[in-house]
Amino acid sequence: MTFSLPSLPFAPGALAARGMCQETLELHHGKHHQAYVTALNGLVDKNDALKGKSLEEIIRLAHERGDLAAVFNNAGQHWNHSLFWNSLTPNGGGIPGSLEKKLISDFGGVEKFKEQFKAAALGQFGSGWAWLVLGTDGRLKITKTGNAGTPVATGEGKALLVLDVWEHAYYVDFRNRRADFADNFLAKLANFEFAAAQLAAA
Ligand code: MN3
Repeated sequence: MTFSLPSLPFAPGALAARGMCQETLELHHGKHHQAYVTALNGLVDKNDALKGKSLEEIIRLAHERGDLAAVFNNAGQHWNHSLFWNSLTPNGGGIPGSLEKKLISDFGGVEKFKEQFKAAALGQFGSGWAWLVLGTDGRLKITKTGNAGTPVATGEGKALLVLDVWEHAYYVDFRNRRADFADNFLAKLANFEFAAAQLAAA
């Protein structure tokens, strides 16, 4: 299987008024994400054990395999970024009633959810990701992963929404202020409609 860069679900300039400029998206999607896809295809092409496998199968197979670290990193980054683009929207921040009810029941309130999500985004030392996951026990939870780590690898649940906290995600718009980037995501960019749809389909 040859993997390809998914199109952004919005125009590259569509988030500029919401705190993520066109330059950020052109670099992040067109350069960073494309580089992971290109590297992954090169690695799969050289390894018969990976050919014909789905992206999720490759991630699980390469997880915690020192000899497949580059495969894991590029496959994980391809999967995580593909979810990240769907986690953003020009009309973000609004939480549909179905998801709001679940956030209240599992976190004790929407603000508590936001506090925990922001804490995960800030608490991830170095590069990584903050996640809203539907756990295998049916409850929502917040997790964080380093580098290319992904819930796909661990089977801990279904990822509903993700924030990229690698510096390349926010440096153009927010310089070193990751906290402001996380606040802005939750208030103006997070696609909670998408998360609610993922929850309904789970
Ligand atoms: Mn990134």
